[in-house]
Amino acid sequence: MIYKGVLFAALIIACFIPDMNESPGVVTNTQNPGALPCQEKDVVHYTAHQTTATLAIDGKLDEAAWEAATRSPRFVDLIKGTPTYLDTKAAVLWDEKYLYIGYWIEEPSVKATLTERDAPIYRDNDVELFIAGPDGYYEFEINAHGTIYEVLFFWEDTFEKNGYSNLPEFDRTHKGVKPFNGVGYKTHPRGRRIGFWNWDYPGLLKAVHVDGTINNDKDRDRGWTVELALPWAGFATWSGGRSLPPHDGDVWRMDFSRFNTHKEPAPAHDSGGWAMSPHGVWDSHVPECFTAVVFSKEPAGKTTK
Ligand SMILES: [Ca+2]
Ligand SMILES: [Ca+2]
Ligand SMILES: [Ca+2]
Repeated sequence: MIYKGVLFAALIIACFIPDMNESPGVVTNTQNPGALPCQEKDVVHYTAHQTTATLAIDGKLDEAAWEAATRSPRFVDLIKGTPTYLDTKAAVLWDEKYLYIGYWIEEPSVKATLTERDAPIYRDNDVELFIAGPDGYYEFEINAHGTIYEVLFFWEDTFEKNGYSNLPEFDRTHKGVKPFNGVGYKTHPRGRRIGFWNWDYPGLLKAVHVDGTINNDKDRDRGWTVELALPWAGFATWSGGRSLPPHDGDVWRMDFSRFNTHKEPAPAHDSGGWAMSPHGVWDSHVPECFTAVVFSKEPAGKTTK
């Protein structure tokens, strides 16, 4: 598979060098290497309510359940936590079988170029989802064509020790399995990771709806929405023995972000990456900075924010 080899090489180069290092706002904590770039007190908390509704995963967030779901705060700049000039929000729902995630993305010019699965989607305008377990985390990206990119990462400090390396699914000699050490923040206290670029989330459902016209600048678009359903069963082999679905009150760390090919000019502090909970660095791969998602069995719409 020459194509896959070339694509993979491109992915690695892209992950380690260009896009994320272009930002002038990269913070490297040289005085205190290993210190986390965000503080626990600044992490956004979000409550995900249970739903009994049937959701059509068609990209349209027009079900009553989405109307009732708590919408997140507007995304802020990934590095500085400053306001962003376009509105981005997310919401999470869940039931016994699935974790559901919706994104509302204001975008006056909806654009997408990449159509091959696992292409470097972060080079288009995209939205991203990271879900952390105690020993690793899942990365998902999607553009307005609905093309996705997925990687599953494990921390090397527990990959062997906790037995993941014994599962055929996580054979580190497979093609598409490579070491990883972050993007703009390479001094994470847990150190290096191993990334499975070959991994696909089992049973993932995803769809996009464009409210406007894609790749046509002759009009002004309203934006796009993303609707995802992840079967809880897909976490079984890597989520560290947590309850699936979660118990009432369980907290999972999940990152919701958006990366743009456009930026608001100065004096705005726009790194081009926006998130629900800021990271302090040009790097999504810091689970300690992910939003704290609290799972509640209380139905959506029963509580006020
Ligand atoms: Ca829908
Ligand atoms: Ca993949
Ligand atoms: Ca358009």
